Amino acid sequence: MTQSAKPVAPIWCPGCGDFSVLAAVKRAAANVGIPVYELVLVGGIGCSGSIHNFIEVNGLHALHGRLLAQAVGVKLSNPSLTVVAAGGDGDGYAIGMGHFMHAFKKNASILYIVMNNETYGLTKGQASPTSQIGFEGNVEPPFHAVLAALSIPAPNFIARTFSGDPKGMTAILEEALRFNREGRGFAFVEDLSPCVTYNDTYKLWREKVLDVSKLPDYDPTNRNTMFRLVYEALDQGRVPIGVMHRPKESGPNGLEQKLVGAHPGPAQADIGLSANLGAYQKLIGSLA
Ligand SMILES: Cc1ncc(C[n+]2csc(CCOP(=O)(O)OP(=O)(O)O)c2C)c(N)n1
Ligand code: SF4
Ligand SMILES: [Mg+2]
Repeated sequence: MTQSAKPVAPIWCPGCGDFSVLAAVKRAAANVGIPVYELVLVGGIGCSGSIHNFIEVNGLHALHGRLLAQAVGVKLSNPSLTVVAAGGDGDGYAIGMGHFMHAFKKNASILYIVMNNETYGLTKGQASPTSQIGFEGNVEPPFHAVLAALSIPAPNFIARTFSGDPKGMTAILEEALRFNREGRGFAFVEDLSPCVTYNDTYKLWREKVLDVSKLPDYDPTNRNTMFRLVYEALDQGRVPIGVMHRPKESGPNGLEQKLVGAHPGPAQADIGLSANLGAYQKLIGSLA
């Protein structure tokens, strides 16, 4: 397969933070040298989830909150593909929360990008699980995805970026894609992506972002330290960004390695009768 879908022009509002993510994904994939026919983008439901329509790759528009299940399915069916799932905070942390938590445990070598704008942009600005108290009448404290991710002891790559820092985002996405292509497991990157129409947080985030790698105790291989640093930054009203977990484990460690191994996966397997006659006969014999 050497062909990919043709992109259309983005339908996002001018200034939407998702434009930075689109540009960074393209740049990172090109810098890592991923051929377009090897890259699959699985979009969620929301403004952010339409990203796969705007880039020349093969993609699919998943069910709301179910993009991770579909992205893991793509990876297991053909582990040679580089699979990126991308969606919003509503998609990932509300309807998709159950799948979100399990993705860290499963540890398939896919990249999950959440464009967090602290609102449901597509449906016109309601409160989401990451909304601040007071936003659109919200009375609940915001969910913090990185703290939740750090609580799961799996060898995942975990990072947070900001659409106002496209260079930093590109570097982190590159590292995440390399991590995936080495089969090391699940990479989660939450991008702070302001919704300029319903929740314009650009100014606030520019003032408050804090690159955790600049902190004295920074050690992304140590979950305890990172949890404390992120928690303290939040406590001080800062917005932490940067690599928050970089596992020590270096070899292939992903779910696809454990379930599919050296097999090419169902999508590329020879399912013809002649190649499989012996196995079919054995199976039928076992039922007699
Ligand atoms: C099953 C289902 N429930 C609800 C909706 C309505 N809906 C569409 S997008 C969305 C949330 C979008 O928010 P988010 O995932 O944060 O994406 P954003 O638009 O902010 O990028 C909702 C609730 C739907 N499409 N399907
Ligand atoms: S409504 Fe918000 S999230 Fe959606 S395209 Fe516009 S700025 Fe972006
Ligand atoms: Mg959103």
